[in-house]
Amino acid sequence: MIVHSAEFIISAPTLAGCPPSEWPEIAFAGRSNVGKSSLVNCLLNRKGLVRTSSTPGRTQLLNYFAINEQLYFVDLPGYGFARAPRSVREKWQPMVHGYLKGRVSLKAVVWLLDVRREPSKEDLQFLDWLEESEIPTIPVVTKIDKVSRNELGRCLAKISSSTGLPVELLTPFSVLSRKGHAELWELISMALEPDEISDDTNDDSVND
Ligand SMILES: Nc1nc2c(ncn2[C@@H]2O[C@H](COP(=O)(O)OP(=O)(O)OP(=O)(O)O)[C@@H](O)[C@H]2O)c(=O)[nH]1
Ligand SMILES: [Mg+2]
Repeated sequence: MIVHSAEFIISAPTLAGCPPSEWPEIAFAGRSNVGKSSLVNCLLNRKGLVRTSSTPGRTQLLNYFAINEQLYFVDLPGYGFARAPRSVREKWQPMVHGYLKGRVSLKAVVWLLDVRREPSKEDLQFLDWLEESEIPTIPVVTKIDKVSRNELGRCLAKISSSTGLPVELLTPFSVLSRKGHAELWELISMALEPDEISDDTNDDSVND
């Protein structure tokens, strides 16, 4: 997709505060500091559109960005940040679960894992939850510039065995080298157009 326009729309504290679901949307989730906001900036080719930080817990609301006036990206607050104030941690679950469960225009969740970290208990709980909710999930392994090529293979194998996701479903990504940029856009486009694909299938069955 060619990004002609990308603009910040709103930071919503709850599902009720989200903009009208007039466009399809893709959400970005993962533990705090995994690189969600950086990845969104990278996909949109905008350096400072989404605020990033080396301090975990920077994103605390559902942050909406409009792309080409036809699609929303939603940068979700991260989980697993033990040092976040209790009030923030307590709000996280109802906010994110309420959003994922209730947002009808949500087409897929891009779920990020850090290449150098073994998936945590919280990562696995979140994945379980995505699977139970049957939300299409696009798993991305990020910060791959931090490991050598050999290590990358080992890290991907480890992540695959602890999550149960086949290695070929993991998209390696780096905001520094932009590796994975085209592949991830391709997966996002496919998630946005399942209706078209199933319509084609229906047409074929009619013709048969
Ligand atoms: N080397 C490297 N650093 C990265 C990459 N992606 C993100 N980072 C760094 O990781 C840190 C956290 O990035 P953010 O994008 O703010 O992470 P986040 O997941 O949005 O964090 P929260 O909003 O706190 O949940 C920043 O210092 C980024 O510069 C990457 O691909 N490679
Ligand atoms: Mg963030």
